[in-house]
Amino acid sequence: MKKNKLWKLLIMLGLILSLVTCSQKTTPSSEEDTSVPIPPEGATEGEFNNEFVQATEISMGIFAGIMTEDDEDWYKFEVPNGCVFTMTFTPGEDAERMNVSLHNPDQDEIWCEVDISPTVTKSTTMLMNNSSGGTYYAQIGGRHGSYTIELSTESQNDADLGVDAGDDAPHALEVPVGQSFSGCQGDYDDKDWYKFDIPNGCVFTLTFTPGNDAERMSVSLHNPDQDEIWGEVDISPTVTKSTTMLMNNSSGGTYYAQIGGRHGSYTIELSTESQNDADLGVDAGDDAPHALEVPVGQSFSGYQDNYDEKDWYKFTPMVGQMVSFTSGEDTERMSVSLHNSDQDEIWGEVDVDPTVTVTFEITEVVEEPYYILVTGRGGHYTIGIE
Ligand SMILES: [Ca+2]
Ligand SMILES: [Ca+2]
Ligand SMILES: [Ca+2]
Ligand SMILES: [Ca+2]
Repeated sequence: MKKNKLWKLLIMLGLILSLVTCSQKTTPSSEEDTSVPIPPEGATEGEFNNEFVQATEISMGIFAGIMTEDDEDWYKFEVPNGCVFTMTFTPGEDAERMNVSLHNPDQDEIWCEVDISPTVTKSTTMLMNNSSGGTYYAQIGGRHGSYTIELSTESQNDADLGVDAGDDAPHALEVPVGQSFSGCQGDYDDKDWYKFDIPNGCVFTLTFTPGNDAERMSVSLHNPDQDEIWGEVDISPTVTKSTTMLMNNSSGGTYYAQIGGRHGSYTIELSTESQNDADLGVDAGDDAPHALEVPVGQSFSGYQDNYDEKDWYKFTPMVGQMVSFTSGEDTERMSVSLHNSDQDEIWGEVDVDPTVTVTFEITEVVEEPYYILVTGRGGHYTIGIE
């Protein structure tokens, strides 16, 4: 019997011990429990955050609080760089006219709403650039009652790439040409830079349209040295601006677009197509060694502008051939010249007025091929070798 009692006692002791260790495991220690700020001795309120320096740290999500009479609640939270940050504030049903304000890391007030009625929601959305993130503050004031604060962030999604297009050229967001994409910009995000490769010898077009929600936006195109080569400012919502650039055979490379101005969403389209000089789907080369070979006995058209300042053609000359050049309506100060196989000029006309035709008859041929060079300020033209 004594042995039996001893065993029972030992089993009981074991059970009690295991219960004690289990309950110790499931009870959080006081160190882990930081959800409720501990007021100092003598404090009469539930929270101790009546001043900026005492702000209660909260994170993204929903936070519920209570204001007593003559109370003020400060919160602080981290906002990441380059995101879209939204803060929403709603006084509870039991509340009386509350105020909310948002403060930047320098403690400057950047948004506020006053005398908010119970259950009325007020919110603000801020676009962050790549350095404007940091510790932000919310201040709740006014009368008393319960309230909720909701903090959320989402990534910017410029060009559908889930990020903000960088705020300067070195941080430009790389995008492909041949498609359109959208982005948004405003608040701390005051610039969106994109970079893209434009092939040599093509016709490049950039089209920019601010969205319905936009306010006076600007767009500019920059060459590989980041110098501005085209720009438009104060563009109204839904108004489309575009530029077309003709590339020569060495002017291709990495170009940049910069979006600025006030704020809003926008759409950009970047497209390239081949030049089609003499219907051959290419640009007539910019020097004699890269001259485009054309057949004789017919006429053809060509086009030059911007970076494409020279179009060289070569053909097989014959005595009695008439070479004609007609500048198009859109041309400015076009010049044409005929060169022999040594590239010496044997005929030339400068500053041919729009729609004027000039001709030259070939009366002797020493050596093939001959070359035709077209230069000028740009435009379409027609050449005949008949
Ligand atoms: Ca952006
Ligand atoms: Ca940006
Ligand atoms: Ca051309
Ligand atoms: Ca050319």
